[in-house]
Amino acid sequence: MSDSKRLRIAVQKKGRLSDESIALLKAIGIKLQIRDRLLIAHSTNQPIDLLLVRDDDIPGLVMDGVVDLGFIGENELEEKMLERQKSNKSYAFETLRRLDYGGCQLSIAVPNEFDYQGLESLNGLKIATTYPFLLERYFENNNINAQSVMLTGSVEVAPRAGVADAICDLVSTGATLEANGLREEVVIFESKAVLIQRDGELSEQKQALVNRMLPRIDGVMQAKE
Ligand code: PRT
Ligand code: ZN
Repeated sequence: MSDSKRLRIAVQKKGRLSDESIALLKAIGIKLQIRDRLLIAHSTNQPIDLLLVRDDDIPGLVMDGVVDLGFIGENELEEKMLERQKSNKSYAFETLRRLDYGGCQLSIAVPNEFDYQGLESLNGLKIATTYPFLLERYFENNNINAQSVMLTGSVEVAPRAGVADAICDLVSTGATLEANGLREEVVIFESKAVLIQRDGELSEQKQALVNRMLPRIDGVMQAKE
C-alpha cells in the first residue's frame, strides 16, 4: 500500500476514459509519469498517487474507501450502485464534477427486421446486456415483462448468434449497431464521465488539495467550451 497521506485517485488503466482523465489531471498541473503495466503512478509534484485499474473496479474502490477519488462513467457507477443496493453493501460516494467526455447512452436496440411498435413489443423478449441492473430497473419502472441475459462482451452479436432477441448496450456514434443490423429504439440511460469522492471526511491536507483541484478542473472544462 502507498502512503495514506497521499491523495489516491483511481483511473481506468486502458480504455475510453484513460487518456482524457489523465490529460485532465495533467492540465490542472499534476505531473505524472505513467509506466506501462504498473498499477500505481506517483505524481512528482503533488502528494497524489494514481491507481490504474479496470473501469469496472473503480466504483467499488471508491465505495469501499480504498481510494479517495475516481474517474468513472455514470453507466458503470449506477450499475454498481444498484448491484450493491440489492446485496445490502455500502454504496455511498459523492459526485464532485460531471465531466465533458465519455458521453454515451445505454440503449435497447432490436434487429432491423424486428417489428417494433413501442415498449410493449419488448414483452417476452430476451435482451442481452452487460448492465443487467440498469436494464431490470427500466423493465420494472415501465412494466415490461422481459428477461435480461448477462454478457460481458460481444453483446451486439447476440441476436445474430441466437442468444437473445435484442440488446441493451452503450451507443455513441451508432456505427456498431448499424454494422450489426440493429436499430436503436429506447434510450434507458444517458452517461458521461464523472469525478467521484469516497464517503467520509478526508484529512485536512487531502481536502485542501481537492479544493484546489476542483476550480482548476472547472477552468479546463470552460476553456474547452
Ligand atoms: O478494460 P476495462 O474494463 O477498463 O474497459 P471496458 O472495455 O469495460 O470499457 P471501455 O474502455 O470500452 O469504456 C469505458 C467507458 O467509456 C464506458 O463505461 C462508458 O462510460 C464510456 N463510453 C463512451 C463507452 C462508449 N462511449 C462506447 N461507445 N463505452 C463503450 N462503448 C462501446 C459500446 O459498448 C459498443 O461496443 O462502443 C461500441 C459502440 O460505439 P459506437 O460509436 O459504434 O456507437
Ligand atoms: Zn470495463
